[in-house]
Amino acid sequence: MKGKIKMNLKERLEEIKQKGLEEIRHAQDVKTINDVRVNLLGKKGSITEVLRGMRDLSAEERPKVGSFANTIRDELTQAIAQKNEELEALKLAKRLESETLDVTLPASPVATGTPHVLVQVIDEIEKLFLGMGFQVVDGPEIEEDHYNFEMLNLPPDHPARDMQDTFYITNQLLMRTQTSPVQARTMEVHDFSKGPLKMISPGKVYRRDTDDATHSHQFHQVEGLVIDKNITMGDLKGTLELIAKTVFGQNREIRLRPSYFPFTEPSVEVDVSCFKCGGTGCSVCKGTGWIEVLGAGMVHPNVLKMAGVDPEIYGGFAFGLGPDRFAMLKYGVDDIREFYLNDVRFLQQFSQKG
Ligand code: FA5
Repeated sequence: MKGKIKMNLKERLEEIKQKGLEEIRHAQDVKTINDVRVNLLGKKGSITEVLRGMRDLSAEERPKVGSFANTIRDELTQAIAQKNEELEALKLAKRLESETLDVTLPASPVATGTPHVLVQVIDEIEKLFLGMGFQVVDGPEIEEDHYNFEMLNLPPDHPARDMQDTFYITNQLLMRTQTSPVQARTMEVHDFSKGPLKMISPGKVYRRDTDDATHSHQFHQVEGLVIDKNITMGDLKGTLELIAKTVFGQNREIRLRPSYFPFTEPSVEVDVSCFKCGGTGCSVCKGTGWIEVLGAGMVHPNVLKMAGVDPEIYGGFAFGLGPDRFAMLKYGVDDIREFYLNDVRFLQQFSQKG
């Protein structure tokens, strides 16, 4: 009886082995091979089940059958491991093939930004003045009435306040209408014993202007100020011509026109010939043939006095130019509002990339 059991177990083991090897051979993927392993060698697997039957064997037979079972288990384990390795290698090869990178393909272009055209114009002006030893000064956009008007010779109720329609925040606080308050702030703190004051101040300004082709309610200005002994109107004229020639080129026509600002005396305005009509008159220049780009003049003695500077010793010139108008003229943009629409197609035209 016991010999029969031994015979059956050995046969059964042999049968499991053959069937197992067959299944291993046919396995197509890692998951199948893992199922085969569990079915053969797992806790509830067929080999384990057979080994449980060894209880009924004689003490003499048990080690022999046990050793035979172990050999079969080792063989199957090894066959599974080998197949598993092959399938993993195959899987990797397939993945590598599907994920192959062609490094010779042209790369997709990366969209990079470029400084806004108004920033470019302001940078160009800054560079020009830094080269002449000017300092670049910043000032607050929310400004006190005191600096925006009073320190510039515009006391409350002065009629010239109407020249710049103002966004007031409180009675004393406003959105600055011009960069000129930075003049007053800088003059107040400058130590003239250390040398002349030469500054520019670029920034945003705000006015309750009705938007049209050449006016925006928010625009930019670059203020300029030089205070020293013996500064003349000739120095102002030379500086203005230098700015115009640098930004617009040698051939653009400019004209100086007498004007009025409460903080300069005498005062001038500078016009550049219209880029659109070349001077014959059109809708952009409102039929005049010229576009006004800046105001300037010799600093009024009252302004010097209020900032604590002695007008008997010192004097100088100031100007306030409009980079928005400069950019229009330089690039032939016929509507100032284009600068504020943030249309990438428009802005890309001024890309600085080669
Ligand atoms: C002033 O603002 C004076 N502070 C300029 C100045 C400074 C004169 C120092 C004397 C001494 P005005 O309001 O003209 O001046 O403006 C100066 C420039 O800003 C104009 O020539 C124009 O180029 C620009 N500008 C004025 N209003 C607008 C607007 N609504 N939109 C776009 N640009 C404007």
